Amino acid sequence: MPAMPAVTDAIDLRSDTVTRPTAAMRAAMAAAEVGDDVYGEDPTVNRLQERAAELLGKPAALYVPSGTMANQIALLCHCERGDDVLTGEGNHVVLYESGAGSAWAGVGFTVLGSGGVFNAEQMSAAIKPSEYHSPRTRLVALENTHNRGGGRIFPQSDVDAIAEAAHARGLVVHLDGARIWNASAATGTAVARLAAPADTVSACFSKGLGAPVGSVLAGPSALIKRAHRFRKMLGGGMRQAGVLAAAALHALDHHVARLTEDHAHARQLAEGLSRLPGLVCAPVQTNIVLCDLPGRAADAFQAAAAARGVLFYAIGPHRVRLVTHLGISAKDVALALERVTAVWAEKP
Ligand code: TLP
Repeated sequence: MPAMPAVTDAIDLRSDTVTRPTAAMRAAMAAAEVGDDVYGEDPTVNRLQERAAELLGKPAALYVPSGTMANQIALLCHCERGDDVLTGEGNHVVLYESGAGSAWAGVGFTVLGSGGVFNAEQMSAAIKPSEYHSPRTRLVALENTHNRGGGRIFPQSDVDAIAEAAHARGLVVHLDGARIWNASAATGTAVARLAAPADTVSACFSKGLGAPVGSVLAGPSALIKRAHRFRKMLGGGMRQAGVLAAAALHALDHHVARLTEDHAHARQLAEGLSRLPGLVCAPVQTNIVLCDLPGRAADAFQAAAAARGVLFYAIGPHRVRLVTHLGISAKDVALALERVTAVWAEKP
């Protein structure tokens, strides 16, 4: 996604990745006890990994620089070159990781369903016959919440049924839980329960939780040991990473319960945008708002709004995405709506 010109008092709804660490988070980072994490000697990273594993309900977890690296390490751990991965439409691992899945793990993808979700029947029907012509279907990759699906929550009954059917056919399941915290906040379901059917789960601290950097991959201990090697191979071995892990620990303590505020702000935003004639917003489940503007160019709308100090992205010819986060208050949403309403009223 391209960089945008700076507007001094811009309201930045491009992503929940744009948050800056709070003063309290910076203080926690400054005070972090550190060691060399490539040797496994950083006490703060070790504490974060133990806490994340427990929260996600898996035996072990590995701290990695990004959600992309967590997903890519999962592919490397689970798959062999030539394997096929079943995923939902628009999954991050297919669309937004710069082709890494085919470049590093050497896998292909079969895309199922629409809006990021699919069911066990669709999954079972997509498993390739096990003879020598076809790639081996190896992994099912789910995403919850689903980014391009508009922060959509993957129905838990489908996750459970997909994993059961996948395991029965000898497949493994990876859950991209970059925003699993949002799914948990919105449904009141514990993160560990959401992740339970998956063999591995990735989760980000640098999105709604507001840390500057970092994600984890959680799963069985032997797999996480191999993941440690892959992290080093990919250049993700960080040394005194405790200063970053401290931000994630701070986020787990202080920024999880407040996610429901982001969801309320997203609903407020969608309600206001839906009042603009000809603009249609999808139902909001978490912190992402998708709006369709049939007949109007999304990139021109994005540019005009940016010039007025409201930043968001066009994610299709007639679709825009707006994301709420801890840097956005109800007042910011009201001001953004005021500005966007003025832009909308202008002739395109
Ligand atoms: N998503 C970013 C962009 O890359 C599109 C965003 O602004 O939403 N899984 C999911 C579901 C994600 O949405 C993202 C980031 C990632 C993985 C990757 O995380 P990072 O950016 O830490 O590599």
